[in-house]
Amino acid sequence: MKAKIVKIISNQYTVVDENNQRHIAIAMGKLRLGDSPVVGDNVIVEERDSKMTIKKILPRKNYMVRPLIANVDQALIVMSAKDPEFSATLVDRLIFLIVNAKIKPLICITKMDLSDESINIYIEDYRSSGYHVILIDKDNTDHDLADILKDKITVLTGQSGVGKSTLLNKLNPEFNLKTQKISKALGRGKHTTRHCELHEVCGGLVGDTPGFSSLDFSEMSVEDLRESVLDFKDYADKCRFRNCLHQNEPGCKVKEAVLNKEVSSIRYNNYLDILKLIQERKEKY
Ligand SMILES: Nc1nc2c(ncn2[C@@H]2O[C@H](COP(=O)(O)OP(=O)(O)O)[C@@H](O)[C@H]2O)c(=O)[nH]1
Ligand SMILES: [Mg+2]
Ligand SMILES: [Zn+2]
Repeated sequence: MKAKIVKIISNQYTVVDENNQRHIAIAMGKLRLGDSPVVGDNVIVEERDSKMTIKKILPRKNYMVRPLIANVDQALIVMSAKDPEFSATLVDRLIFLIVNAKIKPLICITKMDLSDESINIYIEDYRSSGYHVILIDKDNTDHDLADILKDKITVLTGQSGVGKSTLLNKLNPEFNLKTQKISKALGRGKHTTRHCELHEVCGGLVGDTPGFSSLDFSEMSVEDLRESVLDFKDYADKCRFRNCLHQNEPGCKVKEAVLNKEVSSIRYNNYLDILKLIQERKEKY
């Protein structure tokens, strides 16, 4: 029988089967020693002597380490329009990390009720670049969001104070209650990076631990970075040099597209900053 792991506590795995039934399963010793099962894994379970056992982990489409979770479909970048101030630099860094992890980025701008007109420049910039932007204010939760979460595994990311808990709580009032209970039981701090549970929200599964909080580019190569900027996709193949980094190379179609305002100069400049960061790191070693 096929099932999905939604929660792990030591060697107790909570799995949900294809009929949406929950079971507690244990992993076979062989599995635990090798590639251990993580939350989000699709697995084959078998009932033996009235005990549910995980026999096999099905191939993963991706794998996140912090929090530990497999098969993430999308990451919701939560950023407030104000309080804390909106930062496109931060959003873009998150986009690059998320795409690099083979996860689809979505942008969710909260506290629209506190914002002035200036936020519209960014909303338009992301939308015209092909990113999905969801807007949230004090009273409203975009109905789009319920459809977006359905049947998917979603992780949230964003600084503290932007409204992640408020948002989840609006979508599923049980969510906060449950996550607070769990953090208390586990003593948050020690386990934050390792533990993650998937909760049902709007017919989908949402991780209770924010991801990508370290903004860590130390493992990323310049080639990885170049492939992580979705804005460049239509132009990068046409550059004169196949390994063009769109920096100062002649015949660069990405740079040309930025000058023609076909590619966002905001994203391009944020890309250049990270590119330099990676290049300088390389020179040091
Ligand atoms: N005005 C306004 N305040 C909000 C909105 N969303 C969240 N907040 C407030 O922002 C603060 C931080 O929210 P919280 O959900 O705890 O942020 P988290 O740290 O990302 O989980 C709380 O005081 C919320 O009431 C919103 O859309 N509009
Ligand atoms: Mg919170
Ligand atoms: Zn180029």
